[in-house]
Amino acid sequence: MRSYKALLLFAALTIAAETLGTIIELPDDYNQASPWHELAKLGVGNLTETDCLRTCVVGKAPRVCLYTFVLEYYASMGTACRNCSDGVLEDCYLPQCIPADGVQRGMMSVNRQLPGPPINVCKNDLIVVNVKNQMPGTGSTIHWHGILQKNSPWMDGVPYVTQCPIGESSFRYAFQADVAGTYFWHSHSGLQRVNGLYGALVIREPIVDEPWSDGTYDFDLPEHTIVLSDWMHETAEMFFPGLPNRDPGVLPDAILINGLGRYHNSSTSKDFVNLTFPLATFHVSRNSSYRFRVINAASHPCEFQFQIEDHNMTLIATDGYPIEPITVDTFVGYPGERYDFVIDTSNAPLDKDAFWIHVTSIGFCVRYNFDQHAVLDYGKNSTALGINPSRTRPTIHNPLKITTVLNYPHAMCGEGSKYFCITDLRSIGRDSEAGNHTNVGMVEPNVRLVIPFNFHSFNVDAFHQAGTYREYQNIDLMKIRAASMSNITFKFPPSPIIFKEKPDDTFCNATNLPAQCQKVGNGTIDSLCHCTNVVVLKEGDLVELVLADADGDLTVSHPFHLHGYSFHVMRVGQNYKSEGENSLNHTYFASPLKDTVNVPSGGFVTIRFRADNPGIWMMHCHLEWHMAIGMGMAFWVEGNIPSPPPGFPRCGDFDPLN
Ligand SMILES: *[C@@H]1O[C@H](CO)[C@@H](O)[C@H](O)[C@H]1NC(C)=O
Ligand SMILES: *[C@@H]1O[C@H](CO)[C@@H](O)[C@H](O)[C@H]1NC(C)=O
Ligand SMILES: *[C@@H]1O[C@H](CO)[C@@H](O)[C@H](O)[C@H]1NC(C)=O
Ligand SMILES: *[C@@H]1O[C@H](CO)[C@@H](O)[C@H](O)[C@H]1NC(C)=O
Ligand SMILES: *[C@@H]1O[C@H](CO)[C@@H](O)[C@H](O)[C@H]1NC(C)=O
Ligand SMILES: *[C@@H]1O[C@H](CO)[C@@H](O)[C@H](O)[C@H]1NC(C)=O
Ligand SMILES: *[C@@H]1O[C@H](CO)[C@@H](O)[C@H](O)[C@H]1NC(C)=O
Ligand SMILES: *[C@@H]1O[C@H](CO)[C@@H](O)[C@H](O)[C@H]1NC(C)=O
Ligand SMILES: *[C@@H]1O[C@H](CO)[C@@H](O)[C@H](O)[C@H]1NC(C)=O
Ligand SMILES: *[C@@H]1O[C@H](CO)[C@@H](O)[C@H](O)[C@H]1NC(C)=O
Ligand SMILES: *[C@@H]1O[C@H](CO)[C@@H](O)[C@H](O)[C@H]1NC(C)=O
Ligand SMILES: *[C@@H]1O[C@H](CO)[C@@H](O)[C@H](O)[C@H]1NC(C)=O
Ligand SMILES: [Cu+2]
Repeated sequence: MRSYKALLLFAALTIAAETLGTIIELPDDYNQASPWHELAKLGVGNLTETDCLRTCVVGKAPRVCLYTFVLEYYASMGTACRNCSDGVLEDCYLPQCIPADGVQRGMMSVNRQLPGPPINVCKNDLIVVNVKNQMPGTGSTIHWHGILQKNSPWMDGVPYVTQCPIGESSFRYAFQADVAGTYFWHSHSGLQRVNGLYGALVIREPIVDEPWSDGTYDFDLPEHTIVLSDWMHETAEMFFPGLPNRDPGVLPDAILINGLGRYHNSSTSKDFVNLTFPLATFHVSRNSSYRFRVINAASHPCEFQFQIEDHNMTLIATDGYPIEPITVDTFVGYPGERYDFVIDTSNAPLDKDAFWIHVTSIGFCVRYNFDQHAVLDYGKNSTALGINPSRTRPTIHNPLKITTVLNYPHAMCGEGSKYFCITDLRSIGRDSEAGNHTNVGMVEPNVRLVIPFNFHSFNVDAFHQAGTYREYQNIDLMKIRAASMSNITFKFPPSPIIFKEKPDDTFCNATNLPAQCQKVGNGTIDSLCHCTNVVVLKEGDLVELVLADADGDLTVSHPFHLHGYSFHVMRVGQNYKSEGENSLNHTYFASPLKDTVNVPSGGFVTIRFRADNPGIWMMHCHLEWHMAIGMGMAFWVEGNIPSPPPGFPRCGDFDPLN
């Protein structure tokens, strides 16, 4: 039943697509370890796009999936939107119009879309993205969040770690779609993600290869991908390093759902746009089940609570990795996380044809009352615009009810039937191609690192001395701070780490601090070490990390992301000081696999992974502002790190005296 319907729908899509573009299949003998050698042979040079959106079928050849991303300075509610601001709804859907939340602003865009173009491919396809940077004076890189980059560590898109920033030039990324699941892409440079540089990346596989029992869902449609983001009304750089008199500090103005929303001015309590302004609308029919994929692309410490009026959601995967299905009516996603869920449309009330999707910002941002709406539409006209459900919009003060919830901030794991936390999830169908997960949860790790992270405040007089120029953030008033991991503020080196033959003294770590850093606690601005924190791992190490919030501020929680791996979440604790130092004394078999996990404020998370992917991999807080002030570090996983492709661009400091 499921496969039949899914095939039918996908078949329609495939036929439409295949008549439009070029199909390039990968030859059987293509060299997975160095795909760029094959690209020229495959004739992709003069193409900008190929067709890859299709039903994924067992035995069909993988394809080359080619995309062109043009990065620009652009505007929401700009000239492309014509009379959208005057309530002419059709104009809001004109090509190149980015309505966002109805407010005009300067932004950054990929192909004049928000979110940027989605990538939808089948497992084993070769994803090739030609990034053309047309933002004058601004370098950029694109990171493929959750993609393991086995054999292609220089395609990870981290500036000064795996490549040089792309100037006003182009850079062609090429990497294997190796593990099916829901991912996304975003700029990894500066504050560009919060300015608009992000989009979906979904890898599908033949339905018979999926681990859930047959009938778990009928449809898995590309238009049911949901990208959540936070949105400011000015470019983020305006608030970096900070504006002391800005109240209430650096915060978003709105939440966007697939780039759309309606701005509600919380200072005046007025809606900026009226009910004709577009909202993201998802079309379904009764008596079926649909898979949705939710991506949290946000940048601020405002985790999102996700609900659908009159619908339960059966969560089936997180961060791309399948879990035993678990049914809730509410879940919380932190920046960088993804959740896939299934809704059953045979239980929906018959007296309504449209339902509200309600996203509420909770945690640190709860006091600022951000929420946003989208529409789940059961109507017969799947192209109808401007659908508003009949029920009054749920709001923060008139919310949908919570009966069972996953990932709620500060919920104790196993607290009862209402709250589920990440460690209550059980992974299924572990994919051997996702890395070597043999016994990861069962045997003693041979490397165990406790990594406290923190903010450090500086004294204003000591900080602003002539001739000193340390990076910092000024959150509000006279508060100046930097962030750290293991008391080290991460500093990007002048030239990508991946070019080094081996780790050397230009790097540092907790056991190897440079001389000027050894006076920790001295009270001057140098007492916090500012250097390139690189921890060396051996290929095959079984690594246990305890990420511990050492900060006294108990309002902000920090979602950490590890590049190059998926990890097992072994333990989530609320209080590092009282429980964090106890080591794990039990084993887990089916601990959930993720690449991004939230560390509760004041708490800690214990994760494990086997270091089987040689390369240089960042681990950092996924709040963009925290990464920008140094809440990050890198792992150098030794082994056979493939050398960069010939002609790979280089950069670095220049001084003719050296
Ligand atoms: C690409 O260029 C080559 C050589 O100029 C040509 O043979 C080929 O047909 C072109 N392919 C497409 C799809 O235009
Ligand atoms: C759009 O706005 C322009 C200028 O205000 C006006 O002349 C034009 O009639 C409007 N078009 C529509 C379709 O409303
Ligand atoms: C929201 O209201 C405040 C206070 O009146 C005002 O300064 C601000 O410009 C408004 N924002 C927008 C986008 O209209
Ligand atoms: C609301 O929509 C009407 C048209 O239906 C339009 O004339 C009006 O300008 C809109 N108001 C706002 C604030 O967008
Ligand atoms: C859904 O199923 C019910 C029960 O089988 C049936 O009465 C109803 O007509 C169906 N609705 C649609 C739209 O197919
Ligand atoms: C959601 O699940 C709960 C618990 O199983 C159930 O009581 C409720 O009726 C369900 N709601 C809907 C709309 O299906
Ligand atoms: C569906 O909606 C579109 C857009 O509002 C409209 O142009 C079209 O006429 C509608 N089709 C039907 C069959 O109602
Ligand atoms: C995975 O790791 C285990 C433990 O180190 C090892 O015994 C096994 O051979 C590895 N499997 C593969 C496929 O590399
Ligand atoms: C980090 O710095 C703080 C404050 O300077 C100090 O109290 C703490 O001992 C340091 N921690 C480590 C692991 O060095
Ligand atoms: C702290 O370090 C600075 C810079 O090395 C030094 O000048 C100063 O005397 C030190 N202060 C104390 C109290 O040790
Ligand atoms: C710390 O850094 C040094 C120099 O890069 C390196 O040799 C050493 O292995 C690192 N230590 C750890 C524990 O990673
Ligand atoms: C280890 O497990 C035992 C039994 O489950 C428990 O009582 C004890 O508190 C645990 N110890 C630690 C350090 O977690
Ligand atoms: Cu953080």
